[in-house]
Amino acid sequence: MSAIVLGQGDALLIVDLQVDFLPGGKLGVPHGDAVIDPINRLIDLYGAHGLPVLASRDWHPALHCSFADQGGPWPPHCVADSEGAAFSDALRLPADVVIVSKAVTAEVDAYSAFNGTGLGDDLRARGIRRVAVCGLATDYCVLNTVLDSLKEGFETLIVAEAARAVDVQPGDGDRAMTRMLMAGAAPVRLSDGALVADLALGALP
Ligand code: VGL
Ligand code: ZN
Repeated sequence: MSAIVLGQGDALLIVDLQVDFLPGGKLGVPHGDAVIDPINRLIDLYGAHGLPVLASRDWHPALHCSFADQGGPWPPHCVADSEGAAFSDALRLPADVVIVSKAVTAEVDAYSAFNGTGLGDDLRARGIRRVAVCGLATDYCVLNTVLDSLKEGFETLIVAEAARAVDVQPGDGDRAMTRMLMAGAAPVRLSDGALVADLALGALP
């Protein structure tokens, strides 16, 4: 186990911590609320270093193609400006959080926070080289965000304890984690308020 030294070039990216993805929401992720505590600690950690915190949000029009009534796989969720699309108010987002809205047009779905948002250019413009990803859901938006982050050339940390899966099929979350690690993401966890590389999780099966 080795501590990660955070500094200039690091950023925290919180994926879709929205009311509809929490238990009781329109597309509630089982135990999704368990990520709030660790994410708040990550916010504190990055904030203490003066490092940027970004938060993506699913921000769909009312007749979005991913909704079942439009032939898509999901119940309607995260309709722009609805209560369900709001960030959880248990999340201590900093005043200067950078909000990234995705899947904002009816015809296109986007699981990745990089898809159609300009996030890669935004991060590069800020001098970011390493991104820590957490949030919901491990097997959809977190997975695709991490894979795109790696493709865009960012060193990418995945904080497993601060992510949860939908698990439409049992094991989807575990398989998503394996895919992220195989693609080059580094598993990390919080230990005494610091980020440490989680070598046990990183070992190949
Ligand atoms: C997500 C399903 C549909 C996610 C978004 O944030 O993981 N999942 N839309
Ligand atoms: Zn969605």
